[in-house]
Amino acid sequence: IEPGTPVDLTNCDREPIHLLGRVQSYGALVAVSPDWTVRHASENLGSILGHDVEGAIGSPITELVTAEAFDRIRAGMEKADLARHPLRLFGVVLRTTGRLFDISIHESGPYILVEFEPKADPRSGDVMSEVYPLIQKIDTSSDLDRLAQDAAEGLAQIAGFDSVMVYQFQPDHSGRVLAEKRSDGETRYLGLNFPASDIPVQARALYKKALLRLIADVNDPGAVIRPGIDETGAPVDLSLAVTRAVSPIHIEYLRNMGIEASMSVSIMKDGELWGLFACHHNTPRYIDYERRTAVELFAHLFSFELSEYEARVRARAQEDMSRLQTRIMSHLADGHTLDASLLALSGDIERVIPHDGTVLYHDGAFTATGVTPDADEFEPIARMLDRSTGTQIFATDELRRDMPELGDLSDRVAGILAIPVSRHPRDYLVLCREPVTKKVNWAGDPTKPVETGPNGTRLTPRKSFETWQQDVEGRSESWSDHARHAADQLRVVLLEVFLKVTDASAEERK
Ligand code: BLA
Repeated sequence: IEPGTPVDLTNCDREPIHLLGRVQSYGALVAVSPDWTVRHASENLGSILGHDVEGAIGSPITELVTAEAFDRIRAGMEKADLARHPLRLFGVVLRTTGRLFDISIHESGPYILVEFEPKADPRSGDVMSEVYPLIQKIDTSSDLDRLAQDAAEGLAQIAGFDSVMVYQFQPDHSGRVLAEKRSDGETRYLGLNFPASDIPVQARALYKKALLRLIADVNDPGAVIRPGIDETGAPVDLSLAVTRAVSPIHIEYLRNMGIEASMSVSIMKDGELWGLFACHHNTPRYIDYERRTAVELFAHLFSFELSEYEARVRARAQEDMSRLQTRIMSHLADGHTLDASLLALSGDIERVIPHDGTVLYHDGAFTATGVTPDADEFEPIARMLDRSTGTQIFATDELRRDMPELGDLSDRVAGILAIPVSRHPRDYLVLCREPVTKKVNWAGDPTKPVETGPNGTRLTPRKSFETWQQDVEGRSESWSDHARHAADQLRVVLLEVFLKVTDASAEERK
């Protein structure tokens, strides 16, 4: 960050965390050109590989590793898509000393990056076999919190960190700790929310591509990559480097939290970053690349469990709605009008999608039951729905955010879920919810995620993670995934019903 740049949170978003030119001390990195000449190397090459950096730069890689090791590397490379996924080799003898290394190889710009980590515990060999039994313990038939807790406990066993949390991103990129497994049996962050700026934009983007990072020791000075820039001044891109040293601002954050090692693993769902496993250790902690790969595999499988859980929620919503469809049909068969049937069945809908009031807006006619806007108040809402929903459902837990002009309606109705009910886009069934006052607990004041640091304008992450309570008013309970799926089913059901009813009345008119 240039001196004189105004200090605000976007500075955090701009720190080029993939270009910091440094690795952590647990591994060494070399960048070779396509002819296998070493162009850059980390300063700790000597201590890790026993080959001095000065001598390495400009030499072929075969001066660093044996011919057998080089063959194994090249053979592995043939099968891999190295620009996106590093090739992983575990327990390779690199030099005549016989010492074992785990190796990561990938392409970065004009280079092939090769990273070497001495194997700390050569007997950790069978770690992959630990993964399945722990994944199988996850119960996808209950709720998300239970699912997350099972996963945190499983991952804690594989990773051996003092604390493992499941952190879920929210639509505004803040995050919430859904589950926490600590070796001291306490809970410290469970249920707390963290502001979006704790994991800035570029970090979230990077974590979709590089799924795991280990910060083995917050006091590790790391090793500089030399020369680290090419003739044009371009630095080596370390995005996918597994030994990449991390942002000093984040190191400060970890120190402020009072921990000495951190590891996080991305949890992906439908191609998006759904959340992270966040692991803390009170003292430095290194686990080797092979074990980290098992951790990644666990997170990968957990994504499937999440999808399975969602599929169950969806299936349940579908069953609930097909029962409701039968009820609506038999009500209509008894000679009730559609409007009357829907309002009469609003209790049945309520059991599937909890709400406080129902509006049926059909051919410009307004019918309502329970807590709802009145007919005049509803007109602008109907216009807004005409503009924004099309044929999809529309859900908000804070109507006044979408429509500030509604004024004090939000004292009565704070959230709506609108279901378009005919092909004609201007008919809606609208479920309404009253406002609730919610207490949201944050880990520290979310409006002050940074302090100005000791060096003047440099930002420092907040020092206190003490629970900070926010009263959120003017919002309803949020519409759950189940409610949204059910509403979508109801939309399909009602489209059908409306079609039948209109057909029937057309028949009658003939
Ligand atoms: C990175 N911030 C991170 C990471 C986590 C968090 C998990 C990934 C690196 C890691 O695994 O440690 C945040 N850690 C958390 C949260 C919990 C946790 C929320 O355990 C909750 C339980 N951070 C700030 C501010 C800035 C900032 C104000 O608080 C910027 C000014 C920056 N955080 C920041 C940066 C990274 C980061 C730059 C990227 C680190 C890297 O990968 O190089």
